[in-house]
Amino acid sequence: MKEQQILKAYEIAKERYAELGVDTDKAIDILAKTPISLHCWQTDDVVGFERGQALSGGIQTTGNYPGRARNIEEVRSDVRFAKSLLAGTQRLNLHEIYGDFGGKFVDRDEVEPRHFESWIQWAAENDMKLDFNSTSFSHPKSGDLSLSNPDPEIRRFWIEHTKRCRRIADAMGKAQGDPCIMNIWVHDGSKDLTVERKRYRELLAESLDEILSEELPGMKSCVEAKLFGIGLESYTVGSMDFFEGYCATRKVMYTLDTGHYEPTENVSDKVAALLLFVPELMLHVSRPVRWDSDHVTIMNDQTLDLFKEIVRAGALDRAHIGLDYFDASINRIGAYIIGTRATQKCLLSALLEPLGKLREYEDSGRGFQRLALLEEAKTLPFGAVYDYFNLRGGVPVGPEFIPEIERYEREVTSRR
Ligand code: RNT
Ligand code: ZN
Repeated sequence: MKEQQILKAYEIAKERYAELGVDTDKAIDILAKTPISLHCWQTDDVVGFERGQALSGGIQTTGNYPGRARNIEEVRSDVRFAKSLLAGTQRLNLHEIYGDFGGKFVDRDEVEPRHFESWIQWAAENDMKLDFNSTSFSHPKSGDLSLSNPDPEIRRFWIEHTKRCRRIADAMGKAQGDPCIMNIWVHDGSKDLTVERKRYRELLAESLDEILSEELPGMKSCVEAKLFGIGLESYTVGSMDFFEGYCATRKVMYTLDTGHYEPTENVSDKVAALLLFVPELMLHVSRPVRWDSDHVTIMNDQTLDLFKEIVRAGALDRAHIGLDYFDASINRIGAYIIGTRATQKCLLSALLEPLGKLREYEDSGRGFQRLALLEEAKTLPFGAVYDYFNLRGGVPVGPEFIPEIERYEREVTSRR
């Protein structure tokens, strides 16, 4: 697309939105400043560098598209390339199994901040701040229960791991001068019926209380609820009810993964309820297809509604945006870009909502007018604003990123 066309289209869009009291320049500025945390695990199907094994522990990638990143250099190269195609601000979300272990085997209860020193440096050089995750899956001690395991030895092992991860996150946060958000997701559950639902939940709460008791000002912890994992269909220790109660009573950040609820449940409606009782939200923006399939995020009603609810609640400063999907069936960098752009589009669309006018209608009981404007807002020239955002950011506009990814595939990923 020609620059002149994009600018012209933007000027027209700007006027259309202004008529409804929406400031497009302001929306673009907010979008540009709002970080989206890129999940490093999209580059390599959640394998990491610990033992190079496929995934276990309730989650699964499907597909075997060639070009998976096989080592730290390849992960870094892919993330750097992905970032070069994206306008706005990105962070990088690492998992413990992506440490720089220098070819040595470092078990989960031995990991230290020094294993992430090169990441801290790399992130600073590449203008990205880091987020972090403990890793309790894909390990011989993972089994069905980790932090909720009645065996004190196994439970200890995972408590130690998670404590160490919090210290790593603290080191990252201090180095980058901005809190590192560390997510705790454990797959703990049961394939078949259990008569110990309460006991495991008691143990999980106890373990988490111990883990979170250490004051670490450089980081913030969040805990992720889930409906069920593969092979753990009958019971999930860290269910939504469990973590809602936990986060509300302990004042801990709640991780809302859009794939972790009943397929017909309205995930966006949870935002306004949770925000009354938990301090902050970490979003794992994903796309479930029939189950927690972790398909690439797209601009669909669910994702649009999620961001609308955050903006309507005035909670952009209390919601941290991260992506969480792993598609191994298509070009993985392409999947990165599609999902990040879709997330940006949904956020932008929420920022462009004529909220002032809609609220006026609602307050004065003008239901027809409210519905009419919600409908009309759907066909406002949103695309012109997003194109301008990308032009201003110096990245490909519209489908122009497709040939860029094809080139990188030809020159880099297809040679792996
Ligand atoms: C699993 C959770 C979790 C993981 C990552 C890899 O269902 O969504 O966030 O996807 O930790
Ligand atoms: Zn998640």
